[in-house]
Amino acid sequence: MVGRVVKIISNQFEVLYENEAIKCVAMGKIRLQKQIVVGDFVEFEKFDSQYGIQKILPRTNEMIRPMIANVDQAMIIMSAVEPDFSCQLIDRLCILVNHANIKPIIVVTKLDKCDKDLVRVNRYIDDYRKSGYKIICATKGVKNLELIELFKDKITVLTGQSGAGKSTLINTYNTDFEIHTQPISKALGRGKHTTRHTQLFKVCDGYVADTPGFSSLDFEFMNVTEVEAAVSDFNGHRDNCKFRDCKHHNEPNCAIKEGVEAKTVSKIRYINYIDVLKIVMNKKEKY
Ligand SMILES: Nc1nc2c(ncn2[C@@H]2O[C@H](COP(=O)(O)OP(=O)(O)O)[C@@H](O)[C@H]2O)c(=O)[nH]1
Ligand SMILES: [Mg+2]
Ligand SMILES: [Zn+2]
Repeated sequence: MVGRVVKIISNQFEVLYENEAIKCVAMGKIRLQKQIVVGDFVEFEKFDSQYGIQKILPRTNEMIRPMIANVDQAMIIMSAVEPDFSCQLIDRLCILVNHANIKPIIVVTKLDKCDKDLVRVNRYIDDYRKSGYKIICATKGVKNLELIELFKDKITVLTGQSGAGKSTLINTYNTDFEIHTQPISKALGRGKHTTRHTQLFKVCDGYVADTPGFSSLDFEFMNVTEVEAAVSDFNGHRDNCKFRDCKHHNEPNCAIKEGVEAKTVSKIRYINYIDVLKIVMNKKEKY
């Protein structure tokens, strides 16, 4: 039998098989190999009175923080206000998500709270849409059909800064339970209610991991080539640069820089890319 691990409590694994959650243990030989993580597809069998996991199937991707495998998509949760909307953070998270071989979806929350900044935030949203990103607006307590459809049959990781509305989003779509949300003042400080362990919540026929997800620290593990490859805005343009390994920085005849001038490549995304490029290049000089 093949099922998917949706919960781990010490050495007991909950495996979803034909809509039923089956409690399993790891069989002897598998414990010596890879660690089983949430999201893993596993082969399991019944032995006497209990079920045992015998094999982990190959993973399509894996995240370290949180420990989770076979993630179908990552939702980058960004609030319009409190904390302020930040293209820089969205673009950094997109680079990390793309690099992990996971599809990014941007979800903008708290537009209802945003009055004087609404025009500015909407301009950014249009810019993402024009650049081919999936970007969805979500309001606390209001269900959005597009999001319901996206959650279906998938494992979704939520990422974004504290206070952006990750727990609120889950609570909006899952009425079975209440996940702890916190007042903004506490969320911004390092409160002790910060989500730490990996757990998947059933949300609209899919599973969602409510965890801090990616962080800028993850750039430690990326090189310049990988950063460039993770900017989806450059797809369809980078092959026209004069140099095959063009970093679109100081090189002449660069199709990306020409695209920014001609407004076929987003200038915002280009600037944010150069910032990350500099972080990664400086890191290299240190060693
Ligand atoms: N007005 C409004 N408030 C929201 C919205 N989404 C989240 N909030 C509030 O923002 C605060 C932080 O939300 P929370 O879900 O705990 O953020 P998390 O740290 O990302 O999990 C809470 O007080 C929520 O009630 C929204 O769409 N509109
Ligand atoms: Mg939360
Ligand atoms: Zn170039």
